[in-house]
This record gives sequence, C-alpha cells and structure tokens, in this order.
Amino acid sequence: MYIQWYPGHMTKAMRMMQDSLKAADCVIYVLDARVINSSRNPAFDKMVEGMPILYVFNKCDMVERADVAAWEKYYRDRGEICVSVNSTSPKFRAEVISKLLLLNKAVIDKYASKGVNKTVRALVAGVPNTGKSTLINCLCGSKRAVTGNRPGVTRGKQWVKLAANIELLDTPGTLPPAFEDGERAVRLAMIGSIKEEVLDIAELGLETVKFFAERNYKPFAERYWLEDLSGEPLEIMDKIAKKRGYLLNKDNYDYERTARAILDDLRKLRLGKVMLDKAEEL
Ligand SMILES: Nc1nc2c(ncn2[C@@H]2O[C@H](COP(=O)(O)OP(=O)(O)OP(=O)(O)O)[C@@H](O)[C@H]2O)c(=O)[nH]1
Ligand SMILES: [Mg+2]
Repeated sequence: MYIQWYPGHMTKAMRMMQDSLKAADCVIYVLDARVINSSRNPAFDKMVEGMPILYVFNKCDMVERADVAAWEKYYRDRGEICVSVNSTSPKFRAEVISKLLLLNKAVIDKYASKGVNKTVRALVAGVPNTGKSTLINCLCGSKRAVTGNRPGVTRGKQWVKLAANIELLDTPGTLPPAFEDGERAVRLAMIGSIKEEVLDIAELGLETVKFFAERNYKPFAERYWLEDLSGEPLEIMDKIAKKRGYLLNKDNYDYERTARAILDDLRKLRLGKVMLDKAEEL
C-alpha cells in the first residue's frame, strides 16, 4: 500500500524541531506502545543522535504487559533509558519524572557543584497522536496542552514549567518526510497516526485483514464469526462484509464501511490488546 502525505508540511515541522532542539538539554521520545518500532522516525533519530533521550512507551494500557516488557528489555540491553506508561493515568507521573532527572543527572550535578540550580529542558517529540500532549498534562498534573484523538492536534510550540527545575516543550507530531518502508506507514495508519484525508480506507482495511490473517490471529476470526483466516485477504474481507450486511447494492460489498468497522474494532481494543510491532520480530 502506498501512502503519500504532505512532505512539505513535515519538512517544515522537522526544521522547527531542529530549531527547538538547540534550546533543549534532552528529549522525551514518545512512542506508541503498539508500534514501538514503527513510531520511531529515522530522520528524527538522526537529529537527536548523542543527546540524552528518555523513551516513553505510551498507551501501554492498550497492549499486553509481557509484550511491552520484551521491548523494555530490548532497549535496556542497549543501554537506553525507557519507561512504559499510560498518560491518561496520574500513577506513572513520579516514575517518568525520576527517570528524566536520572537521564540528566550528570549535567544537574555539574551545575550543582558550582552552586547553580540547573533547569532541565526536555523536548517532547513523536509521531502524531502518540499522546505527547497528554503526557505533558499528566506530568504537570493539569491540562496545559491541547489533546485530541486525531493526528495533528498540537500546532505551535510552548515551553511548560513542570517543576522548579524542569521545563517541557510540546511539539507537533512529525512523520518521516518519506517512508522507505511501506509496512511502517501501514502500521501507523492502522493505529490512527496518519490523517484520513491521505488514506484509502478500503485498502488500509485490506492491509489490516492481511496482518491478522498472516498471524492466524484467533480473536480476529472470532470477532467476525469466521471459521478460519484462510484464503486471500479480499476473500476474508468479502466474508466480513457479507456477515455484517455491508452492501453498496445487491451485487457489491461496501468495502469502505467494512474497513472502518475493522479499524474501529482494532483501535477500540475489540480485537484484544494487539501489539503490532513485536520485539522478537526485529
Ligand atoms: N488509552 C490511552 N490513550 C491515550 C494515552 N495517551 C494519550 N491517549 C489518547 O490519545 C489521543 C491523542 O493524544 P494527544 O496527547 O493529543 O496526542 P499528541 O501526540 O499530542 O498528538 P498530536 O499533537 O496530534 O501530534 C487522545 O485521545 C488521548 O486521550 C494513553 O496512555 N492511553
Ligand atoms: Mg499534541
């Protein structure tokens, strides 16, 4: 599936990011727990090389604990600092703040030795809709940043004071200027990080069916009363449309409606807690 969005818009966003990074001591890189690999942006990775980075696996309430634990191990084995959170709950606040301070310990201590109380400035980044603004609100304990369940909510930039010695910068979600890997784009589209306007929903639905069929994922078959997931993805899509009665007319199935139903089920966890990128598949 070929997905094309506005590269110009993203290039501008990345330029803005580069600018903001000059004022930042470190980065909070928010990854969606369902797509920990696909929600990394290779262009951004390059930009922040060498900076202290706290990886936040957000929306961990949407995946199984064991699946996200495998990713935590993968990151820790590589010497990275990461934390799994659900930003809609205040209970992860203290852990994120303590990891952030740990990440910046060297610089804080260096300033402290000169009697200076260093303010740590963290730039919060990630692909659209990963929960960057929600995380900031969670950390601040109040609604400081605008949030919403669609990509492209945050537009401008603003430093927010979290504590006497920590400031956070919310940034608009950014996608790589071009996708070298179609699979990455499809997975981001599946979870809702890519604007609908640039997507062929029926085709995305078909890719979603293919994803589950390739894994012979039982809860998917059960949800749509399918005996099995054999056959071509289009045949499976036909069966789902037929069972649901999604018809355009008596001879044609309504693929768009079928696709929307499948995507909605996936995003609302009616297919279970699905981790799309598994650590062991890397
Ligand atoms: N289940 C769940 N939902 C979350 C979590 N964090 C954020 N959300 C929801 O995800 C949606 C997107 O959150 P935002 O904070 O606006 O995301 P963002 O990364 O700032 O998005 P952009 O500004 O568009 O790039 C909202 O509907 C949030 O309520 C989480 O940990 N778990
Ligand atoms: Mg935002």
